[in-house]
Amino acid sequence: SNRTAVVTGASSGIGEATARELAAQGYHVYVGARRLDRLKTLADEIGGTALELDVTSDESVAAFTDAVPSVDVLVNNAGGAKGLAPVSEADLDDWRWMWETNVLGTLRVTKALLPKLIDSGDGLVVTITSVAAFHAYDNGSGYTSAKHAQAVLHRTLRGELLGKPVRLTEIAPGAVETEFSLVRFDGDAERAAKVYEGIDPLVAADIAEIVGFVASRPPHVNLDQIIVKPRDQADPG
Ligand code: NJP
Repeated sequence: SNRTAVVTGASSGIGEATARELAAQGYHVYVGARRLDRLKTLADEIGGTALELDVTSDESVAAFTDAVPSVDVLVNNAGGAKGLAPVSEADLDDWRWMWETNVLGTLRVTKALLPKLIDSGDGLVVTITSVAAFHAYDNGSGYTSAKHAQAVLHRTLRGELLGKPVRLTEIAPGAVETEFSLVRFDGDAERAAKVYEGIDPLVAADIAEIVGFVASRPPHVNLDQIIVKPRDQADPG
């Protein structure tokens, strides 16, 4: 096929695994993130195209989305968490990072690519949200609020695009062993490892395979929301 996919945050974790999965399904995949060296290695491997992307920058998103000639599948995956603190000790810079990356990042990329997704005739937007978009949990207000906002942005499009040939799927993962916790705790590997204690976490490929399943449904099938957690992870996520 000559179908095209765009995966944001494809330099590691869920995004990287998703790019591999979609390439295996025959998509030409445009992979975006800030770490261009990693993207280039990946793009060489999967026969895709590496493009530098910082979703927190209007200019970077414009350059990225202009460089993509057409798109059938957009995976809004770039995101993450910073810090863990009660509201009384909330770090405004951590909040700004999380809202810029997860919320405004998803808005910038999606807004710019919507016309191309409609032109596809069978477009699909997959947004990687979180179990944090369904719960409030102690010390997690910055991340949970950003993921709720990102999810509501995505859900709003379902109504706005009714009658247009674009499917919309929200995938909400629980604990997945990626660089997520390392980023959250500014590279503190010991603290990051504690997150997965007592549970057998998901791996990035578990989520990527679900994206692949969603993308391979026929055009009239819209999987609205998929929540996927490790078996031993309780609510709230
Ligand atoms: O984490 P990680 P995941 N502009 O850190 C990119 C959600 N999630 O795969 O720019 C562009 O390995 C970053 O690339 P780089 C989570 O909220 C996860 O787990 O080169 N890209 C990297 O490729 C997120 O939405 C868990 O640093 C930017 C990627 O994002 C998604 O899953 C649980 C960027 C992050 O890869 C993928 O995260 C959950 C920017 N400004 C939700 N900033 C979990 N792992 O447990 C970052 O509930 N990236």
